[in-house]
Amino acid sequence: MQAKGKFITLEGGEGVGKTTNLAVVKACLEAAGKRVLLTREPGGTPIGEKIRTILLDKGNAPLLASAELLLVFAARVQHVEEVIRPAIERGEWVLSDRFTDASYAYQGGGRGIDSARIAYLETWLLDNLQPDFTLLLDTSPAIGKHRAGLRAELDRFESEELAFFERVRQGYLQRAKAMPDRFSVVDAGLPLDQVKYEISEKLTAWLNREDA
Ligand code: Z5A
Repeated sequence: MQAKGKFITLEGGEGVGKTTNLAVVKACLEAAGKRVLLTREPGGTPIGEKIRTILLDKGNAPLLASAELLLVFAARVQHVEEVIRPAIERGEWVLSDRFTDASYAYQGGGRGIDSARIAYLETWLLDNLQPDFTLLLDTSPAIGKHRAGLRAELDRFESEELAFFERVRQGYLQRAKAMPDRFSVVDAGLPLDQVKYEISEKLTAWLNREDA
């Protein structure tokens, strides 16, 4: 019987370098002989990508926090059922740029929604699907904002104040502290070569620990 795959996520505030470092994680997994499916949230399916456009559109500034939360979960449930679970069943390793931890950090920490409400959606809609391993790229929001600010135009989230991203950062760090077996925190404020090195070291240590 085909062994099931695993589910790995990359998380962090804006501009921490998730997109840049996804390739490093993918290469590391492939070097360990894994078939990798790369995906992202919000998005990852045709419907999810349409929802992503609504979420990022600066013209949708009046979007309520509760509506934002329901939209990210609408995209997520579609993503889980259409892409993530089938791939894991086929024996593939799913590598996602963000997942539910982002909802706890952004809609919970950032927007102030009670985490019990997010946990309820997680249980109801995802049957508590959790990543097997999460790399949290962490740096000060000022650094992240500066890096993101180098881009042509800021989206609806990127236009938020620094204090919002401070709360997001604390939201992520609290989750990492509460689940030390699943999370590994990487200092994303270091020069890129060092960040890449730290990611490979931490991922390899986890692969060896898991004997995966
Ligand atoms: N969101 C949510 O609210 N709730 C949810 O449940 C989910 C998401 C799933 C879109 O996500 C938004 O959705 C997100 C939260 C919300 N908004 N924000 N903010 P996204 O992941 O697509 O958006 P993002 O966080 O803005 O990701 P990003 O813009 O792609 O940033 P990144 O991937 O972390 O950074 P990057 O593009 O790889 O790097 C940024 C720049 O920094 C780039 O020029 C790099 O070359 C440079 N860089 C990267 N690392 C370094 C180092 N170490 N040194 C120097 N320069 C570096």
